[in-house]
Amino acid sequence: MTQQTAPIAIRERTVDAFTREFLRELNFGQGVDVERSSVNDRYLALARTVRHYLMTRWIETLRHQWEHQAKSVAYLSAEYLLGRQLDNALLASDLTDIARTSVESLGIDFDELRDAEIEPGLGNGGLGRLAACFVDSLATMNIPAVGYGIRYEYGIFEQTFVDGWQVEKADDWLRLGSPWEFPHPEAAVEVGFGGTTEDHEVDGEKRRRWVPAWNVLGVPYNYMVPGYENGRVNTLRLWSARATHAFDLQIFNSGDYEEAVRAQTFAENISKVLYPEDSTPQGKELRLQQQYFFVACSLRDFLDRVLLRGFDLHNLPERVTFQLNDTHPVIAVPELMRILVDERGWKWDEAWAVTQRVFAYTCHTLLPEALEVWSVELLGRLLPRHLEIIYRINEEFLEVVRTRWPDDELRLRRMSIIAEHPERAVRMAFLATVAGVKVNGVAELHSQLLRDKVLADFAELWPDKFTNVTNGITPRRFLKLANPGLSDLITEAIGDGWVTDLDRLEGLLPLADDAEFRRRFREVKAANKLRLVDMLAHRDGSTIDPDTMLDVMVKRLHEYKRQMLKLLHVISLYEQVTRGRLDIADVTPRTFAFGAKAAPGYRMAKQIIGLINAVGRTINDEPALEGRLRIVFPANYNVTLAECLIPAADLSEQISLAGKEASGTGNMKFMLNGALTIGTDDGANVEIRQLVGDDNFFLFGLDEPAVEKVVAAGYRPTSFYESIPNLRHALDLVARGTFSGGDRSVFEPIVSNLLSEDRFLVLADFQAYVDAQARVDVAYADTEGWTRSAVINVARAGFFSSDRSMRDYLDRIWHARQVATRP
Ligand code: 26W
Repeated sequence: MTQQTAPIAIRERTVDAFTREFLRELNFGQGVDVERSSVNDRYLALARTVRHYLMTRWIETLRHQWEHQAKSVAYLSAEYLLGRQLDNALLASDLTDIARTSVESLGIDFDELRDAEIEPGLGNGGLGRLAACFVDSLATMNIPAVGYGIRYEYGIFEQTFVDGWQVEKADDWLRLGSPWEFPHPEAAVEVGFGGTTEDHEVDGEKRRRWVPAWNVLGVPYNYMVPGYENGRVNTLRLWSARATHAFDLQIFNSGDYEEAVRAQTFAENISKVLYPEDSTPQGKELRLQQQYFFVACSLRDFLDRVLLRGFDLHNLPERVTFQLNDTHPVIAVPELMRILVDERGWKWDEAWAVTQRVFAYTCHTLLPEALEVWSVELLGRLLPRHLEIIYRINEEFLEVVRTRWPDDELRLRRMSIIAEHPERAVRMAFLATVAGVKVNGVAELHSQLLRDKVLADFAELWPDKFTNVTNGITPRRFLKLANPGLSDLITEAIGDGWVTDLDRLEGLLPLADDAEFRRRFREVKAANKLRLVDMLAHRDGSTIDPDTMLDVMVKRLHEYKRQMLKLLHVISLYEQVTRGRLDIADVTPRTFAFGAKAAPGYRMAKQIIGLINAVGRTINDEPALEGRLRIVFPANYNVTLAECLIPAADLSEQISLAGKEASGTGNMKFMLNGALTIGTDDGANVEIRQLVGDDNFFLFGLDEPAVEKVVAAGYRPTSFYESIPNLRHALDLVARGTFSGGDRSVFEPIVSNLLSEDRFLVLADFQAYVDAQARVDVAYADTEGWTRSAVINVARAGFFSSDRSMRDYLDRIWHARQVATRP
């Protein structure tokens, strides 16, 4: 075979060449001619055409990585919430204009094709979207990296509303074909489950081994992760589960066809569907299967295929860091130990020394109920050898604790990786902390609380293990793509360097005082609102008034995030106006936008969705409020909707109970797009406020120490209900069935929960929130002052680029280097 020294030539970057390629894809890829092609045919042909332009770079990147064998980052994440791919690929390859001109020259509506893409929603919320931003930044910053995850056949459910209640539909995102993935069935790897462990001998030495009861195949699907105009294309490798042929045949030969098919279904179930739970782990067997499945495939892939044959694994820490995105992939720790000790015959200590240096753990939560725990019974049944290994890790770890704190039984029990109550279970966060080189939180406050509370014992033992990396967002998707109007205005003012160096936005600061710039800034915001109005009219037939303040709260529905706090404010305004205690002329016209999915099994969250829609129906139909107050709650909030909503927003709601939101990343997206924040002292809000200053941020509510105090003193929500008339009136309205056709029972659970327990102190923060909203009204009335603040918000958003997050991970955790593929 002749050696191919370089991939076939890069395609010509002309409209004609692009058109030829596009037609070729239509004719030979889809088998249709232009006239008879459907929108989907055209979308697929366009996507494949763009993909071809990236292909050379991808091959080059892979070759380059292979030749250099530089230290890499392997990002292990059960979720990637990617959003649409076409626009991003066009942007990265700088083909947007060529593609548009080409397609339009054929009489085809370019935007219709872009809208035809179904986004891969392979994540729940913040954690999954963060992973997507990180792989984008890794590619753009020329960091050798690979993302590993699961190719769920069904992503996050599609949310619909029936009478205002959430009804879930399966997200069949692959139904029209996915032009962005490259399956490699020939590179499938086998993963075992169940069975037993036993001793055996190798060259006269005693060893332990695992004899799994059944195997599953992992088929890798590669996705391109193009860097921004830098010629690099990294890889995202998602695993899909298949039945192994051997397994199939064995049963098949025994004559049991049904059993054979059942086995196949069983295997394929593993990557069938994303768990829609967020912050409340389901102790489901299938979920553990998913976790082990993708982690085992990924380790196998990295060790056997990314590394050179014969690579000495003692040097693994110089070659890779496996970054654990929360605890979901932590089973990788005992898996690597099993490979080194059982398969390669290493001594335990030798293996542990390496293992301890290749994993790092990012924690994304503070809610105790969100910390994953696997029962020993289940783990032992599914992964018996891994359980033995975890026990041994724990034994040796507890020995360390004992040495440091002799005779501290309580501490031993607190720190043990194995919990004894309510059942014997493995605490995955502890395992990750013990094994990780570093443990990081995702915002300053969060990392501090990890050190001081959640993992305090561990921080005392290993203070240097703990660090912070504040989250970030990619400016490519969330400014350049989502907000072309603002992007162009910024570029005109300071050049286009900001796209890869977001700190340059600082250059906008002087322009906050420039009246002409402010006018144009407002023009952009107004145009973005019109774009949103159009989109919502098209999508849902809903109407909103572009001349009102757009006040937005979009995020997963969770009690700690406190959608109820915002809703109570709206109800209170409605109540005061309709009872004649407030003149509608004194109310700032606002459109209250909500977007939120509730976990299907989270009853209270679904109730709250029902109530938001019910209140929406009532106030949107109230003639007295026409043109003044309106609720809009588009169903199925996802990345695509975010890209249209966020650029149009005036006010960003970040109102979680202090100490509960690890970071938040939506808050950063709004800031970057020129919305002002009303928020608590929580997560990354703290850092946003420090950057923009108190004058440009609406802070309210208890801070974390104050929350602790209130709770310690025995919080009584009724005392707030009794002492704040507007709060009482608002809650009474709900309780009386005003929003449920007079039926008091419908929303009774919400009211009684707020009045009895109110775990997240909604009532305690109500008055402070209302007061802050009054400050918002005053500020908004001063159009020039508001715009000035908005510009300052954009100018200070540079810190929140996920490129900066990557630099922090490089410096503090990975110690890898950037390697340019192109000189
Ligand atoms: C196992 C069930 C489960 C699933 C997901 C438990 C916990 C999670 C995640 C940790 C939830 C999550 O997405 N956390 C969010 O992570 C973002 C990125 O760091 C942060 O910005 C959010 O504050 C945090 O809630």
